[in-house]
Amino acid sequence: MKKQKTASKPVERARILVLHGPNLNLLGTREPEHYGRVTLSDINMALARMAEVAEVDLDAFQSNHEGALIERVHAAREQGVRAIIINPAAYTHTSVALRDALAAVAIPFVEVHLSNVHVREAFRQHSYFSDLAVGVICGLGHQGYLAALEYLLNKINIE
Ligand code: CA2
Repeated sequence: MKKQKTASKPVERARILVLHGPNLNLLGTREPEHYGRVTLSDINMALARMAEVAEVDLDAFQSNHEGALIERVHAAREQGVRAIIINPAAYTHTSVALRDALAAVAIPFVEVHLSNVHVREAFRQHSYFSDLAVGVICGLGHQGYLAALEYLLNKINIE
């Protein structure tokens, strides 16, 4: 008997979104004492390499506009994004709207800060995101993003 060909379904790769808030496009060009010398594009490339090895799709998005970040979070739900890594930058300390967007889509996220916000000005010590986040990483510079991705890749594998 002839063996029937079965159409193989393409394996859908998990998708992770990285969101960078306002002014992070300036990374590596100013204030190296706080934010290091690594550029945003270096960070995105390192994350993309790690995701590729893990066969996960990774999108990165930076904006200086609150509404654009909110709309990217909404789109993430439509796209079936499994997890988000976010450095909300100054919106960390101000944006109820971005917080509400993350709460609404209910996608697990890790909050990352390059600097250790706890040893800086008092206004940086409150975050509108930390109580919703799966975890918070701060003070590890660009390596914080890689640590967040490593954690999420493991989490996706065991779910
Ligand atoms: O430490 C972080 O990652 C922050 O999220 C960075 C924000 C700051 O408002 C938060 O309190 C902590 C600022 C991002 C500004 O990025 C720049 C990068 C280079 C030069 C100037 C600003």
